[in-house]
Amino acid sequence: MRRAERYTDTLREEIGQIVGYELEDPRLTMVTVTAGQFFWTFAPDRVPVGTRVRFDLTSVDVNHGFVLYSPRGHLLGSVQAMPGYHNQLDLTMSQAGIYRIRCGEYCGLNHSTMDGSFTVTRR
Ligand SMILES: [Cu+2]
Repeated sequence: MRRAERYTDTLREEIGQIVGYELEDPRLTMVTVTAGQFFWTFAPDRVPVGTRVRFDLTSVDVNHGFVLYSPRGHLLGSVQAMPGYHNQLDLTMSQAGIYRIRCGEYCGLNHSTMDGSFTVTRR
């Protein structure tokens, strides 16, 4: 298979993991994400593979951009973390590994150092 085809298949698979925004779904595991200059905190900070997660985001200071990458480095989703608001992103974590988070909105002098990680464990 050509490299471009493999890449397209991978993207299709990962985009397929993104689920809808059902408001009340008991199968969703809430993960509270708090952003601040210049950190991310997660509660809990890990889930088992296959978990459907609702990331619930807020900020303690200024606007930040929550940008989530798969363990293979592909962009999975992005949502703002804003003081006084709760923005949400729903994803099925179908791959074990370390998911990387970068800040996607300039938020101060150390913005470029603002990265974090979220772990998906094997069952
Ligand atoms: Cu930032």
